[in-house]
Amino acid sequence: MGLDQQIIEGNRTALGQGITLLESTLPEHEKQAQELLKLCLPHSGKSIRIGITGVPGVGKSTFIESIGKLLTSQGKKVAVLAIDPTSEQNQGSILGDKSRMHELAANENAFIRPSPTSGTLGGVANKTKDSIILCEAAGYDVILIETVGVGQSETTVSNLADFFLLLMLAGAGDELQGIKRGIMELADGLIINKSDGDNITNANNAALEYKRSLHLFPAMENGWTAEVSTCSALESRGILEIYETINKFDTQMISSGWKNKNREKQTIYWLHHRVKEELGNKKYNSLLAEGKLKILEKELRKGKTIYQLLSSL
Ligand SMILES: Nc1nc2c(ncn2[C@@H]2O[C@H](COP(=O)(O)OP(=O)(O)OP(=O)(O)O)[C@@H](O)[C@H]2O)c(=O)[nH]1
Ligand SMILES: [Mg+2]
Repeated sequence: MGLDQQIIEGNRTALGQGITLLESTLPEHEKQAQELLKLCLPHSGKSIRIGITGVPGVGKSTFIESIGKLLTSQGKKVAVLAIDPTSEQNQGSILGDKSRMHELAANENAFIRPSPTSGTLGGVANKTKDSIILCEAAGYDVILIETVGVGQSETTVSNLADFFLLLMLAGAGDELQGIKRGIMELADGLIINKSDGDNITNANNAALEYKRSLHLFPAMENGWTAEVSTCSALESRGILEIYETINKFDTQMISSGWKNKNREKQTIYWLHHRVKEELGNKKYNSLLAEGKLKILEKELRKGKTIYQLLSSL
């Protein structure tokens, strides 16, 4: 049986091998990887993709463990992918993640994949985009994408996710958390984590403050207003409520047609990104000026893969 069939049947080992193939930089693997992707693509698309960001230590991995356990207990299959732009300097974080998600990792309905350790942020995220396709083909209902909040990464990850969740701490101050207005504007949900013990009042106050400041932002294009809440990832409180918010969002975006529209926009973003990365800015600009990219976008909508289009250039 081919790797694609094994993945589609939900074989976790095969899924891991498939992602390794996608991440490989060997030229002979690239072709196989693209073939695999093409075969998996028709079986993909049915999940909800949730991006989770926040400063180091805010509790992203603990949150994922908690929401992951909730989802698997409801019979859902959950895949966790990580994008760690700091992993080259900070190789400990991946190990930390694995031990922090040990219960989820042991669950047969969960699949956890650490971040590839080399490459540019855009390059890594581009591989994650393809890994999502493989996970969906393997039948995962929810894809959780963890990324450390270090500026650039949030915008990149928001181009992979349907719902973008920002985890924060009470009392850390916006400056300290590196939260720029732009990132708050990207978030569909804001959560004050570690709302437990002595910290509950602080967390509630911070939530109120964020709610107030969100009012000053312009409405989002999709008609959604970001929701603010508190949770304790450690004690698994407030997690179900967050999942209900995500579900509400998903239902709303499906019925308005935004979910598909947004995914199409994201695919186009990655097409432009890849062309730039592969051919350089100069060539990209001339293709843009010639109207060639508009033609490629049309082909993409008809179901061609980005790689097929790139090799046609
Ligand atoms: N009190 C309390 N501690 C928490 C909570 N969530 C996480 N922690 C603790 O905070 C520390 C960091 O948690 P992680 O889940 O590793 O945080 P992270 O955001 O994934 O960190 P990086 O992957 O390094 O960016 C750990 O010691 C957790 O036990 C919470 O809800 N309450
Ligand atoms: Mg983590």
